Amino acid sequence: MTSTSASTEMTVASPALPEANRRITMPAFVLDGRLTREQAEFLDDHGFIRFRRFADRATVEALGAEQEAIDRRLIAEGRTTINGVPMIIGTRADGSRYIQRMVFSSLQGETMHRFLGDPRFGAILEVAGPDYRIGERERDGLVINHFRREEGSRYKQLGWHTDSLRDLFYFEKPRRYLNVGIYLDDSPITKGGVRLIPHTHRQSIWKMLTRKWHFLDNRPDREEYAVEAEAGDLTIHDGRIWHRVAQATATGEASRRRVMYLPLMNGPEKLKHAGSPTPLYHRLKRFVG
Ligand SMILES: O=C(O)CCC(=O)C(=O)O
Ligand SMILES: [Fe+2]
Repeated sequence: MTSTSASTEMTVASPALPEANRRITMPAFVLDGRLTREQAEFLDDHGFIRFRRFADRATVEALGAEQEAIDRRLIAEGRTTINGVPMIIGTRADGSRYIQRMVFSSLQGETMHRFLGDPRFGAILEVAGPDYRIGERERDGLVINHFRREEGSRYKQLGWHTDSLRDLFYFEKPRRYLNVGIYLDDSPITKGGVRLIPHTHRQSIWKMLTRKWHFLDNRPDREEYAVEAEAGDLTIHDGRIWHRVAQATATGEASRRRVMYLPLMNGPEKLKHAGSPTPLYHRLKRFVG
């Protein structure tokens, strides 16, 4: 890291590669109206930023409760895809199933839909670029990842990738693509969580494609940093940055890590509906993810 506003700490979770457990520490940024100049520069420079407590406790609880209710309902209805996009479904020890990657979530629940109307998202849309919107019916809509480390989980980790690769699959030039996450659970380093290689958002398209094998490589990297967050925090990472989700060292309930990802879109709207075909990206990902 080159910035003076970020420093690092060490933990001993992976003695084999201790430098892979450096944690990002940064000022306790708060999003209040527009991004300050310091915040915008931090994001530009490092390719990520974290805002503390974007959602208060009551909101996080309401969103989490709704996620659980939607999960139960979709499972009871036997749904495995929404608008043509497949979901990742795990199995608990008692044999019951649960959704580990929920898509178009805000179309399923009023609390989430209303939450996306929070005017503070306007500030983030403004940073994304002119003419950005929250695409509740586009791409995969509001995604909720639910990572767990235990038997029956089908989403314990996610290999190295850049999110901008998706744009190439949609035959669109990678644009400034901000990935905005809102944490529904605390995510200390014991839950694994996001590891990223700072500054790689400034790389060439060639490097973006070839630095690692997309989704296949789960190995720690000497240059990676761990992002820790608490429930209610909002993080933004640049879609071109190399990142992965590490497996938790904790197991079972203590490994539960749910994060909502907002679909920020620009350009012409391409709305999805019940009859939409499965995108090529998801058909290929089945072989690698
Ligand atoms: O779960 C996360 O925080 C990140 C997941 C991710 O990188 C992705 O879904 O592309
Ligand atoms: Fe990602």
